[in-house]
Amino acid sequence: MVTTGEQAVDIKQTASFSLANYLQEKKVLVESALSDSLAIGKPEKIYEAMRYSLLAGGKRLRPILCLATCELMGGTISMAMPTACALEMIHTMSLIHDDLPAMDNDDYRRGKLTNHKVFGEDIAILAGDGLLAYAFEYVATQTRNVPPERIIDVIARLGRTVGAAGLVGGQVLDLESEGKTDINAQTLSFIHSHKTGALLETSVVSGAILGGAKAEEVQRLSRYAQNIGLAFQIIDDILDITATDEELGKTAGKDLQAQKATYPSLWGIEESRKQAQNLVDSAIEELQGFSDSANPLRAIAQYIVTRKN
Ligand code: GRG
Repeated sequence: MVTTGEQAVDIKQTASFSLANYLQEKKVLVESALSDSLAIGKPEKIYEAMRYSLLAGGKRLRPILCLATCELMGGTISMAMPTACALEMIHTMSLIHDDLPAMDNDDYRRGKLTNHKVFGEDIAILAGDGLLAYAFEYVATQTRNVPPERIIDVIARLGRTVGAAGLVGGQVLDLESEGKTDINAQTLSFIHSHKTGALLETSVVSGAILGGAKAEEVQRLSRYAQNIGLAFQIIDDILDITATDEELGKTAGKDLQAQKATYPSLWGIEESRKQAQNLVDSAIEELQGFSDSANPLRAIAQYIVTRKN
């Protein structure tokens, strides 16, 4: 077990590559870029609400995946950083809205009071809206040394990812499924590939596109991301049962309370863990043919099943 800042990372290390060091180094860069990305303007309250959640910590997995795939394709950190920040802005806004009383209704997120508990529901909704709009502005205006057609491709993919074909659609089906006892694995997979998987996939793919990936590389990385996305959600469902409020930084046991269908409720905890590991193995197989430069992606896939929060 290695402690990197707020997160405990239980991972296998190779002599040549330490995921704990890698995550820590990238996290420092992302935190600094996020802090610089959004200054306090007027009216101050909305900027404070946006910064409150954007800078509240978290694993920063989506920006780190974006940076990793850009570097894998021979690009630089600076080419991908505006998109990496935008991905975290979008992820953060989805958490703010997810925590609202009309949705999952939680008082804590990332170990802090949720946005609406501090600023009120009206401002929390607007802080989410502000972050979502700013994410697109930020990619369009801040990306340097990348051909414009790649930037347009990334912006289009971000749009598809947040809309009804992605997060919004997944969230709607999730809300509609609450309290129903006949949810099958296919429906669960639809919910999570949209609600959770889509943004992880776009994180992986957008970094690769910015770095100059060919179509075949984009396809392979998409399949890697779809597999880790589903594994990520299975582990999320397990942690909701097995982890404490302190470990999660939010209220544990919410799925059971809201009578949500989850992977452990369908398959049991042990089988769910096995399925998550199988998905991670498949994700890593998709990376065959990439050199050691793909080691961060291999290690991140393994980390997804061993993570504790
Ligand atoms: C996108 C327009 C728009 C609206 C939002 C509320 C909503 C629609 C969608 C819900 C999306 C959601 C909250 C999915 C859950 C994803 C998930 C597993 C979050 C936890 O991610 P971690 O563990 O969290 O990476 P940290 O805090 O580490 O970043």
